[in-house]
Amino acid sequence: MSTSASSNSASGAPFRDLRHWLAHLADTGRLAVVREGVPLKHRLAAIAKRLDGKQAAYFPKPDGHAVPVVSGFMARRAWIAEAIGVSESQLLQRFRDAAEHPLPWQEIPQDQAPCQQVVHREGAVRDILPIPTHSEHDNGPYITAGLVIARNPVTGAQNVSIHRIQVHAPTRMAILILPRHLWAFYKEAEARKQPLEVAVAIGVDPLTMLASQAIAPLDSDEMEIAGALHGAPLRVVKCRTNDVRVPADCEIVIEGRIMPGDLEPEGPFGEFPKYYSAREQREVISVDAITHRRDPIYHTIVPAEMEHLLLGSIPREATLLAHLQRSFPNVLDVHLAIGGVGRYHLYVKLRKTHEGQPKNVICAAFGAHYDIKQVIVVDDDVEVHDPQQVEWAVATRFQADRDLVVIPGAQGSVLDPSTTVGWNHADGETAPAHQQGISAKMGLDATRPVVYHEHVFTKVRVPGEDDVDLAAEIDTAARVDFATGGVRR
Ligand SMILES: Cc1cc2nc3c(=O)[nH]c(=O)nc-3n(C[C@H](O)[C@H](O)[C@H](O)COP(=O)(O)O)c2cc1C
Ligand SMILES: [Mn+2]
Repeated sequence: MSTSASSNSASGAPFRDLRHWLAHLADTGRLAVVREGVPLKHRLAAIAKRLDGKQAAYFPKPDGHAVPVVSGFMARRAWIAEAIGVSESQLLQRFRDAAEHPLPWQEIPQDQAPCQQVVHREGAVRDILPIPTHSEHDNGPYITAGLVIARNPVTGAQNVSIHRIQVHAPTRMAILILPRHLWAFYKEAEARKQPLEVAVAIGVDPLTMLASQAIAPLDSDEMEIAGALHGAPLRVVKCRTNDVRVPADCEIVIEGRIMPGDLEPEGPFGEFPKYYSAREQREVISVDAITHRRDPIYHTIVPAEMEHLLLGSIPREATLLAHLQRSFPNVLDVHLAIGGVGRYHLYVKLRKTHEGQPKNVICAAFGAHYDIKQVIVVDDDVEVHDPQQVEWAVATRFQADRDLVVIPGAQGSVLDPSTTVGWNHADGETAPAHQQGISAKMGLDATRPVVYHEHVFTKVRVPGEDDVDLAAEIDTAARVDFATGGVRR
């Protein structure tokens, strides 16, 4: 494994594949190598969870399996900024630039693609890959860090999204497809009674992982956003058994088809809101081949841990900021709070120019993604990435009788158990899909009046507090003599 991190891009993004990033984490004390042979059922996830946000975890020979597992390699905001080659404060702007200026990928021949060094045309998925079982009530092993890549049956454009995939049978895997782009492609294929060709890429570099989570228009290819983030076209290769193009430098690819009308029970599974989603009939991927590098590394995401939450929240923040700024150029920053599982609670920093404006911003945010359940708008003297400052703004600038917006009966997240998904029938049946996830939206205008008198809404500060250089001001050699209160050295 090389540890060289020479830049391959204008953006400064130095890590072209997962191995380069893992080697960098190892060199900087951020990769814990766990003892050999850790059980894939629960134990592996338990250890990774304890290391969450501190170190990535690398598991050689899990359960004796030849393929190692890695988890938690993008579990801090600062690490993600570092992988992109920017500071944390530039993170959203950089992602947004990439989403707005995608870079077409570059196809390479199959015999040059690292992810196709080994090709399995038969064999059971779980024999070839070490697939962990994560949470207590999960219905068995799940692939949690697979980029599902598919082609629009009408236009041929590709889409990338992450989906939980239950691996029960040797070559059949059930997949949860919420109603977005993959869903639209599948419905097109199903209407034509055709299977939808897919590939599941595992062991992907951090930038391509992030790009998969952009809120981009239908038919905008997230692998082109990945290329823009890298500052160089993403190298892709055609699958061995279908026409899908996959990242050539990833570790592992499962090729298959989602068969029309083929459903099987999937779940329960512990999800990002830290609850289980119910067992229901889901679509099935029929596996045709597995390809991988000569010595592949398998990536698993422990659900609801920082890697999972940040992967969803950072790309969404970047695209939500762009969305809001189209109508409100005075929106300065946004944050999807970790306490709101990185999806449900949005904080917006606004340089307010007119009374009432925060309520318009709140309505625009609800329209941007159905997951958003609560929006808090604050002024430009509040740091939206600091939940304590946001709470301070609510405590001191918000009055529920005039500053609260409630929208009942809107579309929300089916993974939020407090929505209508919780209305289970006595016989254990869940509500029909079109009635699931109905949710109220709540907006809080926690801004001060545009005009106020004296210093009633001026945040207290001490002149010079931000530029005190403590190293220059503190005398580390000095000791206080408490008998006299004097100082000696
Ligand atoms: C770790 C992880 C697991 C996810 N699991 C699912 C899933 O099981 N089903 C789903 O529909 N979306 C899931 N998502 C969310 C989608 O991948 C995400 O919303 C994506 O941007 C959708 O892409 P699209 O806009 O191209 O449809 C997951 C995201 C992450 C980060
Ligand atoms: Mn998409």
